[in-house]
Amino acid sequence: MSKKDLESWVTEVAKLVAPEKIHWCDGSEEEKKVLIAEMLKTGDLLELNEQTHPNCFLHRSDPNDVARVEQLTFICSRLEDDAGPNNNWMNPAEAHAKIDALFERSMKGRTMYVIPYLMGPVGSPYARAGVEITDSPYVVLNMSIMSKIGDAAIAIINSSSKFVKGLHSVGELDPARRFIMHFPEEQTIKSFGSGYGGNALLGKKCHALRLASGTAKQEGWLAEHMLILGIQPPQGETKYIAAAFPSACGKTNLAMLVPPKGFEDWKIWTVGDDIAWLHLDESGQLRAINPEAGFFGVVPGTSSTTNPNCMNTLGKNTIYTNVALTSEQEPWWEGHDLTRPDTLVDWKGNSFDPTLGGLAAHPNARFTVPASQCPSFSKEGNSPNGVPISAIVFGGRRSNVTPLVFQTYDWEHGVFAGASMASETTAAAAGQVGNVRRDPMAMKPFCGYNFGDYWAHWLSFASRSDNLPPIFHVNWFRKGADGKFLWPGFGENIRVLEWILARSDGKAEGTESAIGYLPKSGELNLDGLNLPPGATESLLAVDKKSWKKEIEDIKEYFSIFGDRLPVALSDRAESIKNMLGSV
Ligand code: SAT
Ligand code: MN
Repeated sequence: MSKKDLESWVTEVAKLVAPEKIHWCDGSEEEKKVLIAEMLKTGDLLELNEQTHPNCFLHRSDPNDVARVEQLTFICSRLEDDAGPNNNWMNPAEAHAKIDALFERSMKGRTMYVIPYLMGPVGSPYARAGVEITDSPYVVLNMSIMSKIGDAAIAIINSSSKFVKGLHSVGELDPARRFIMHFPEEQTIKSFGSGYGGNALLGKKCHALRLASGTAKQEGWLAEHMLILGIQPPQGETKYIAAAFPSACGKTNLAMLVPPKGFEDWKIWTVGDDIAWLHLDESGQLRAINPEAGFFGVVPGTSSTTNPNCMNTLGKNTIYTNVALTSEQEPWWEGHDLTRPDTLVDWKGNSFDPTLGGLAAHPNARFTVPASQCPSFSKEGNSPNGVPISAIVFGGRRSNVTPLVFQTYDWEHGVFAGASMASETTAAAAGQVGNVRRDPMAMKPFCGYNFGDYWAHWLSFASRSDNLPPIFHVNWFRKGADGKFLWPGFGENIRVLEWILARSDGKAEGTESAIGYLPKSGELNLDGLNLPPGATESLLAVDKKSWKKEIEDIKEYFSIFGDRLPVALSDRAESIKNMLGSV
């Protein structure tokens, strides 16, 4: 693949989609200005209050197009078994035929934008290039924040043999004519009929996770749905943690954590909030880069209390999608610092009537903002070699069963804990919210190949390094008998990170349980938290009866992977069951 191949692919696509004109994006400020001016004219963007929100815009999606559509997302590998039971599969020839029929003349009267983009720091051996062709200027604008458009990408396309090809059209935004298709063997993505983030910004989930996960397996690295943060104790060295949580479970909040009262001398440095590419270096140290250049985060619930760093990141050079609008032309959302103004236009553009009981902002409303604007952005955030990882953390949203934190006994047990992760569903994906589903490594919607092979790949790292980081599991969302959260969460989560660091430094003893090491009494710093009596015990409780049921559920889930399931994982389920004993 070279620039010439790129040009012939663009010509071929143009023949299919018949655009009025073709624009090669260079990522310049001038280009952005022109695009924004056009979008303001068409109503694709609304300008926000220039005084309080300079260079900020509101975009309203079609109400039928506000989240990822997992049921319409396909992995089109040659063999169905390679996609695995964790993915929808379609035969590549059939998939191309189906989606090409939708693409036919779909850009008639529209501009076809060609976006060469780079995922990862410029100059990083781990960075990868892609090219997205789209008819959506909103996508161009978002991609210009989320990736590096232009020369840096072209240089890689010219010099290396690889780039990912992504073809996208919003079509008519008709849910009945919508598909997000991935062709791992061709390193190609085709997405039709949606303008929403994860479906349309192809560098993000489609490239950096679904295709990259498969490439990573072939090449011996990992592409993960993880935030990356640095944690610096008073006068101490910064250590880095990579943590996987499902969409809308607080990755951005954790990545931008502001140390609370009692931790004023600690610092948290943000490297990434959504995706990590992890490589072993020559010494066997796991290192992570964030392939993204911006944050595409959930807006509702973001406030100076929940995420002050995020509030300080937003408010300039920000695209808001599906938030409400005040009469001062300022964005507003549920959970905002300011109480709801009396006059408000809702995310659909209608005057908001609170008596009807609806929400003013969509629960999956998003912001797109450059990472460099974040006050806690790490000075290592663009480091070509990435940051060394001292601990891996898996986490889900569970009202019960799973304790606040535990450490797995070894790498293999850690892979088991990741593979058996479960979480209650959120508004980030279309469908019902609040159902418990298995979401291994928070990659259920994003692993581009058979989970059985993916876990085997994870397990294989144990034989490649004797210096792997310890693996932990956390759950901020456990509830008490009264249905209320037991843990305050947000900034206070640093207390759990402190224990994790102490464990990985060999400075905390922990106490053994059937499911892993728990903090020993007194090891978790709870000073000043004033948790109600019994709360700590409830947070850390491992109820044997519920865990036996949990292990049965895990075994049932694992069984759908048949002989692709690594034996180490089924054995581990069995040994934990035995340790739980008879209850
Ligand atoms: O998939 S998105 O990139 O739109 C956000 C998410 O669900 O994590
Ligand atoms: Mn995500």
